[in-house]
Amino acid sequence: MKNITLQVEGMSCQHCVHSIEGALLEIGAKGKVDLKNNSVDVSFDENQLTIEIIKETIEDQGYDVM
Ligand SMILES: [Cu+2]
Repeated sequence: MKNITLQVEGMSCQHCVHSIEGALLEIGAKGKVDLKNNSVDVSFDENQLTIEIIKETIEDQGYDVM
């Protein structure tokens, strides 16, 4: 498993948390949103996913990954 932390803009409430963590779960990654730091910790299997796919998944939910 690989662990990364992404800076994400536009997250403000529990709806955002659920959107992002839910979308990551759907692709088989485990996400943890930190609203205070505007960051998302993500654990994923490098054999299954890439950082690019993780970023696209978050952006598809309407947020900007820095
Ligand atoms: Cu929100």
